[in-house]
Formats: sequence, structure tokens, C-alpha cells
Amino acid sequence: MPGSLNSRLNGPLDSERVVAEAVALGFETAGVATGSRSGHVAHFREWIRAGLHGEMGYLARRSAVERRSDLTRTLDGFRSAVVVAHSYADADPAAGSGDRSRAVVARYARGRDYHHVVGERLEELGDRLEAAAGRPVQRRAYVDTGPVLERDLAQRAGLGWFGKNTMLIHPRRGSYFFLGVLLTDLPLAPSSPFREDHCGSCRRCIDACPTGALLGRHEDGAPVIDARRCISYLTIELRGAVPRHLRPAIGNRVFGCDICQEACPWNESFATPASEPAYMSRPDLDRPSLVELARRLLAMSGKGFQREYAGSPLSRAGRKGMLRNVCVALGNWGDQEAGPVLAAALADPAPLVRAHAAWALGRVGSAEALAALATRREVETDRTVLAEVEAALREAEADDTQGSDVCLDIVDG
Ligand code: B12
Ligand code: SF4
Ligand code: SF4
Repeated sequence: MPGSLNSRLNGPLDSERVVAEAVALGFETAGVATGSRSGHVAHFREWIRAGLHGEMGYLARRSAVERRSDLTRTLDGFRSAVVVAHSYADADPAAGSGDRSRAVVARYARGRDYHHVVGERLEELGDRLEAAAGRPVQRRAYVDTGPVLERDLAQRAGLGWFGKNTMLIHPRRGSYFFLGVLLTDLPLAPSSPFREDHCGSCRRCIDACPTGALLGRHEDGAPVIDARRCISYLTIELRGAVPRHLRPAIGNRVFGCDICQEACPWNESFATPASEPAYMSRPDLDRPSLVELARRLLAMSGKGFQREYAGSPLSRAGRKGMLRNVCVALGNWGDQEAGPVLAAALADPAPLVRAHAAWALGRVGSAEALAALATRREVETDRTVLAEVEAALREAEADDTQGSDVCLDIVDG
């Protein structure tokens, strides 16, 4: 440990000491924000009012919105928020490979669940601050799930600016990091807020987003996302069917999406692989073959899935959600090799899985795929699945007719 950090760790309990303690615990950087109210709350409310949060009802609950607007509603006696950043950057051969027969899991989700990793470390940080303060410290730790505007606090604590991709970007670390927040009753001095916007005229993230989810900056400067179109939302948060018109744009992403971060020059220049072993990829989530992944998931029960992915972010999507995502990716690959496993998925007990398998078989379009759809049409009892089966058969037929039209045109010409 460098001498200066060591001496700060033995110094008085001020903001410098708090940051030093956070860094000693393995966080890359940290800062302090004070003031229980945020200037961003009106923007947050407007975003909810416009329905851009989709089905993420927990964001829109009245009590949760109110708690976001005033931190003293969450911690009586709130004085300061310690905000930490924990890097999960990964060199990622997956995204660059372009091999559509393999699944891409977003970087943040390939290892252990960050809620646990960051949460445990924030508790440890709280214990250390309490020992240094020599009195009980009122505190609450949040990572992602609480009614807290984490990026707003991070910007106020000096950790970075809001990029047009809505990510909090650090000028020397890029954006591949989690945020954690420790609300305390400690009277700490605030760090300098990060006021610059380093995006300038760049719009690489907006242009790269395959679903058009990034809407650019609002006239007040806030970046706006339509979460209902974001692949991260569609593959993790959405419980029902993925809207048909968005399925092709999802490609082979089966859990989360990093495209607007991959496009960002600040990540190209500054993201260096994380040193945290907990975030290293599980072997089965490192570019798994889509067919293999589908086979494994189909063989699991819902409980078996939760056992297999306990402690992994993937548990949030559940078996049905993951199989839905893998079916979409298999349909986007569209290779005949996907046919047999999709035919098996067409008999899955979950209608959600059958519906997406039907869509994917239509995209594969081989004689075997169409035969599996035709057979299912005779026995299917779920109306939604039946509609997907019929649409897939209709579209495959239309493609076929279009194909022969093209031939005729050529012959006629
Ligand atoms: C809901 C949510 C999502 C939703 C919506 C995303 C979104 N951009 O809002 C979905 C499911 C799509 C999602 C996806 C992802 N998420 Co998410 N998500 C959240 C969550 C739980 C809430 C975010 C929220 O409230 N959104 C609503 C908007 C309106 O609020 P906001 O994002 O804070 O944006 C502020 C700015 O717009 C701002 N603002 C900025 N400038 C200005 C200027 C002015 C003048 C004003 C008035 C306002 C303003 O006002 C808003 C309020 O502060 C946070 C954790 C948390 N509790 O904060 C994690 C969080 C934002 N997610 C995170 C991550 C890692 C991701 C993914 C990268 C995961 C992945 N690989 O798939 C993607 C990235 C997609 C993207 N481009 O955003 C990290 C981001 C870390 C970072 N460096 O920024 C967080 C902080 C979780 C964590 N603890 O680490 N996420
Ligand atoms: S995470 Fe993917 S889908 Fe979502 S905004 Fe970024 S590029 Fe678009
Ligand atoms: S890609 Fe460009 S516009 Fe988007 S967040 Fe990065 S710097 Fe900003």
C-alpha cells in the first residue's frame, strides 16, 4: 500500500480517510455526496410519467419515488453518502467475435452477483467507519436495488458524468463499473461534483444502439433512454413476450447488453480488465454455444435453474426468461442446426418458451422446422402460442413466395 494511502488510513475520520478505506477494500474509486435532495428528481418523475420505464413497476411506486426525492426518508439523520465504484471490465472476445451461433452474456453478469460482492464490502466499509468514529454509525447500504438515484449521487460525489448512453463515465476508467452507496449520519465534507460533459459532439452510442433505445439529451442536458426498447430490459426485466419487431435487433445477446458501452471511446481508451476475481467469467457463461445452452436449460426445472444460477445475476431472468432469450437468439442465428433444439423447446411446459421457439423456427424456415410448427398447430391449446405458430408459418410461406417471385423476375428479365 502506498505510504500516502497508509497515512490517510490512520488519519482523522474525514472524507479523505473514507475514500482511502474504500480503496483499501478494493473499490477503484470513491467520493462523498451530501444534501438529501437531488436536482434530478423532476427529471426522474417525468421519465416515469412518460412510461419509459416499461413494466419496471418498482421504479414507479409512489413511496419509492418519494424516497428517491429525499434521502432522509430512507435514513433518519442522513448526513452523507459514500459512493463507491467497483470495476467489472473484461477484455471480452465474445462481443467482437460476431459468431452468431454463440450466446453473449453482458460483462457484468458473467461472474458472481455484484449485489452480494459490493454489498458485503459496503458493510465492511461501514464497520470500519464505525470503528474509526468510535460511536455507532447510522447507515444503510445500497447496490442497485434501493430507492436511491445512484448515478446522481455518484456525479455529485465526483465520480464522473452522465454520458449520452446514460452511463456514469469516469474520465480515467470509462463506465464498466458498478456503483454502491452507503448512506450515513457522518458529517463528512462533500467531494467536488463532476460538472464537465466529456461527450461533446460524439454520438457513437446512439448510433450503435440496435433498438433505438437512446434518445439523446433532453434540452436540460439529461440523457434519455426508452428502457422499453433496451435489450437489457427486454432480456432481464421484462417478464412476458419480447415484442416481435424488436426480436431481430437483439442478435445473440441472451442476458443484458453492452453495445452502447463498447462503442464509447472512453471505454476504448481507459477500460482495463478488472482485478476482482469474483467477476471473472464462469466457464459456462463464456460464449456458450446457443444450442448447448438451450439443451441445458430445457433439461432443468425452474428450481433446478435457481440452484444452478444461485449467486449469479442470471437468476433474475429465471428459467423461462432465459429460454425465451435463447430462443430469440437461435432464431436470429437462423441456422438449420438450431432446428432440433427449437423443436424440443416447442414442447416445453412454459407457453412463453413455446411462443418464442415458434417464432425462431419460422426464422430457421427449414422443411423440418416448418413440419415441427405444423405438427404443433394441431395440438397447441394456448392461444398466444398458437398465434405465434400461425404467424411463423404464414411468414415462412410469404418468404417462400417472395423467393419464387424474385426467381420469376429474373427469368422474365
Ligand atoms: C432501472 C435501471 C436500469 C434500466 C433502465 C436504465 C436507465 N438508463 O435508466 C435497464 C434495465 C434498461 C438498465 C440497463 C442497464 N443497467 Co441499470 N440500473 C437501473 C437502476 C436500478 C435505476 C436507474 C434509474 O433510476 N433510471 C431512471 C433514470 C431517469 O435515472 P438515472 O439513470 O439515474 O438517470 C439520471 C439522469 O438521466 C439524470 N440526469 C443526468 N444529467 C442530468 C442533467 C439535468 C439537468 C437533469 C435535470 C437530470 C440529469 O437524471 C436521472 C436521475 O439522476 C440503477 C440503479 C439505481 N438505483 O440507480 C441501475 C444502474 C444504472 N444500471 C447499471 C448497469 C451496469 C446497467 C447495464 C450496463 C447492464 C447491462 N450490461 O445490461 C445496462 C445499461 C443500459 C443503459 N444504457 O442504461 C449501473 C450503472 C453503472 C454506471 N457506471 O453508470 C447501475 C447504477 C447499477 C449499479 N449499482 O451499478 N438499468
Ligand atoms: S444497452 Fe444495448 S439496447 Fe440498451 S441502450 Fe445500450 S446499446 Fe441500446
Ligand atoms: S459514445 Fe460518445 S456520446 Fe456516447 S457516452 Fe461515450 S462519449 Fe458520450
